[in-house]
Amino acid sequence: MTRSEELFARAQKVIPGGVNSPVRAFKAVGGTPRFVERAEGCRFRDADGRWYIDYVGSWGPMIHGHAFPPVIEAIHKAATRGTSYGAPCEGEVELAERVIRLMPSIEKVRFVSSGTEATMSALRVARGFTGRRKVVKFEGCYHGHADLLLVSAGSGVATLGIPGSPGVPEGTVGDTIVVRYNDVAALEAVAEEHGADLAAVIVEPVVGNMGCVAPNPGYLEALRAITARVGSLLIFDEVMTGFRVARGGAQELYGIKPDLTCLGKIIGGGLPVGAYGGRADVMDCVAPVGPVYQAGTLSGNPLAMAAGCAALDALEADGFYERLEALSARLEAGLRRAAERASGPVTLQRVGSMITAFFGPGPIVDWPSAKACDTARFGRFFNAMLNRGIYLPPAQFEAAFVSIAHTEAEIDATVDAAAEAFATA
Ligand code: HOZ
Repeated sequence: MTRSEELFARAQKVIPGGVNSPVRAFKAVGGTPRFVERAEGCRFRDADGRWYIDYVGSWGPMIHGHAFPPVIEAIHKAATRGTSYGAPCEGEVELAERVIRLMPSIEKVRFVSSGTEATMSALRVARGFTGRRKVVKFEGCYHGHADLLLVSAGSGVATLGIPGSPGVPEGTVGDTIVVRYNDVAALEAVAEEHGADLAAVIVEPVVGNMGCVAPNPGYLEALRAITARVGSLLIFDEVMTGFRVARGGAQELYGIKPDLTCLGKIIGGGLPVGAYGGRADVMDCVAPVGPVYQAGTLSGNPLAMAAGCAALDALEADGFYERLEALSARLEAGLRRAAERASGPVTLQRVGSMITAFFGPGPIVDWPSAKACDTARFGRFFNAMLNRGIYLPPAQFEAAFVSIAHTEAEIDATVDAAAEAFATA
């Protein structure tokens, strides 16, 4: 028995499924999850002493690689001054100023402790601001596990084939309208029927949670135009894409200004953090300025704020995104060559440093086309890569992340492993 197997057996006795977040359990790919003992740069070592090149990167936050010295130093320093105050501190102002500078659509921002809290709160604010009930989400997009958004969701919900979750009352999702992603006509139809009661449209501008799916040309522009026309708010869930697909997120990459933006992952340098922000008139609905209530004991805690500032500061380095793009393009090109050895169609999709190999014919533009992929082939590929020391997201409906800590040598080693692994799938 390996040490990971031992730990997994122990974990399953005390933690549901042995994990604190479902996709980690390897249910979709088979085998035993690797228990991580330490991580540095683009690699981690499991409990059995084996090193892996990591393309999960904590599901996105580790854009600088693991144990990035400036972030670790900032956390150390902050920790010596106390770990949580439940009272305002300078770090909150520092991080808010950085976020607003990097994402000009955000005029005011509120920090929370997770992406789930960010999306849930943004929608409450949207409903409070507009006085309307209905919200649109897109099939296959995942915005965390808040009740009102847990319908036709991507990520683990899609991976485990859960259509909607028991425990979410019908009434809670009764005002959530699900629309196909990348389908302008479908949203037009909803706007026609429910426009006057539509509080918000929330979208992952580049979807990471059905695998990496880019918006069709003009799609985000159409979302902007339709929401503006019916007077509802456009919310970009940039928990994954924020500070990743460009310094200013997907909104910078595609040149769209949402009313509200949800953030997480990179913004906390790997510590638990989320944020929502946007137009000042909308954000001023939040208590204590306005009546929409939202609060949190650990919100804006000094450790996460310090880690977030250090992580964002390092993104300002000259050539950061050019280097990340070059590494990611090298990986994509190598995987494309390697995929020629696969037994069936493989569709590689990438936006910046988010990438997915879909085991099916492309293009993958929405949930029906993603769902049609062959998850058994993905599972074989995943395990063949794992056996060769490459750690990918353990599910077809997730994006892999390249970090600035990956080097050409590691990318090339990944491509060599993939050439063998594709041949098994
Ligand atoms: N929902 C995450 C992937 N999109 C997984 C989170 C985790 O397991 O840490």
